[in-house]
Amino acid sequence: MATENVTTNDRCRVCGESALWEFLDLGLIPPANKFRAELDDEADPYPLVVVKCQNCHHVQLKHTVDRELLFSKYHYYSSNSGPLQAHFQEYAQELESSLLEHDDFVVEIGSNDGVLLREFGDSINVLGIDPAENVAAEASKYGVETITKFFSTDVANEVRRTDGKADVVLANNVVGHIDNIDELMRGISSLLAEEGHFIMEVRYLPDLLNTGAFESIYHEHISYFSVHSLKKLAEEYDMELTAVERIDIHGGSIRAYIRHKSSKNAVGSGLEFKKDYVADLIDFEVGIGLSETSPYAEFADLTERRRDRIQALLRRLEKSNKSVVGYGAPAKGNVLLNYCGISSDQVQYITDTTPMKQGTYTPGTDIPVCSPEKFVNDYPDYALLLAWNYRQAILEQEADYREEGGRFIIPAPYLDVV
Ligand code: DWN
Ligand code: ZN
Repeated sequence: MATENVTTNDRCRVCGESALWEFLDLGLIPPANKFRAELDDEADPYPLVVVKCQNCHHVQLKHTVDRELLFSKYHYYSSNSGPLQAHFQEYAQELESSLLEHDDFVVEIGSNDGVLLREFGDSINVLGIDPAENVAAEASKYGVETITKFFSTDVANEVRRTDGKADVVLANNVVGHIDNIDELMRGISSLLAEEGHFIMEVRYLPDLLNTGAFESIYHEHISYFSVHSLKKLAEEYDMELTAVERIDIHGGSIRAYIRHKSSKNAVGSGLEFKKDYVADLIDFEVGIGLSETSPYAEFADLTERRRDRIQALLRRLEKSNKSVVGYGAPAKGNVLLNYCGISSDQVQYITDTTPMKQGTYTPGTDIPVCSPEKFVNDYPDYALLLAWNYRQAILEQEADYREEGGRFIIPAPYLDVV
């Protein structure tokens, strides 16, 4: 293990408590998005241990890998997944019809290739913030101006000085990626207009636990939120969680609406019915024992069971000389492949729509990543659906493959062959 790019956190990132309960150790795993141009290139592994704070119950990684190493040159482009693009198109329309007004200023933290911001009409002023220059360059092709820095209070103040306060601050699948939560929240608090909304999408902890989706745990994902923990976090910064909704994206997420406690306006007609879900979901979380130990111990058991079943199936297929390829090379796929110890003997290659991933090798498992044409030109016996969060769309899109006798192995939420 390389030691220079990783630190151990002895205290809870939210409340500072030192009593942290380790409930899952996935071992040494390389950063999940470190696809390599050459097999000789480095993919150093780092510990992947998950802890729960015994005081505020915040679930988080024990270690922090240097963010420059994880995000500066980033292999993930949101627009390369059709269903995700559709999700953000719909989200932009929803925001325009329910919350946004003519000439509003919208800032997105972790704006990636502008997949969301590019969808707003000309009457909305948008600004992205994302540290990955290669990905931000893609956003600029769509006219989405992007500051290529990690979000911080300094960046927030810079934006405020130049463009004024933001009516809406968005953060999709990024709040959980930030080690210094205090810096994030102070920055948002300073940037957000008095009557503005901070809206985030984040993986929902109960969905992760219930599905045993251990592969959603990797070094980029530092915090795992519940409605309870988000509500407390908002309150610490004189903000309030006004509304929340569950969304069926990335294997189960929530969209949470936060604003300054001092806001005077009504939350807005678009949010009225989602207000009650805050209390409802907190009741649900109490009901499943989220502040106790059992859901986490069960998750750790389920993780091992899922690993054993996946390994057994792939060994069986290898023995019977079946061809198996991976479908989609998401970051979570690399955690699954590494934790299950899968090699290129079992999965010959992986197909992915992202040009930057094509021609590379997976970190830790050395499996070549190819373009989807290779799959279409020579259908394998089995396709291991690593991008299982897009199951429905991919099964529809690959109807021909299945008609010709090809079968998909769906590794999550439970192992299935269809
Ligand atoms: O938080 C994060 C989430 C939201 O996105 C990140 N830290 C990184 C990333 O995680 P991921 O890599 O697990 O995300 P996806 O969206 O599940 O990745 C899907 C991958 O599969 C992409 O590389 C595109 C590819 N794909 C494909 O090859 N064919 C996707 C679809 C839908 C397809 O048909
Ligand atoms: Zn804590």
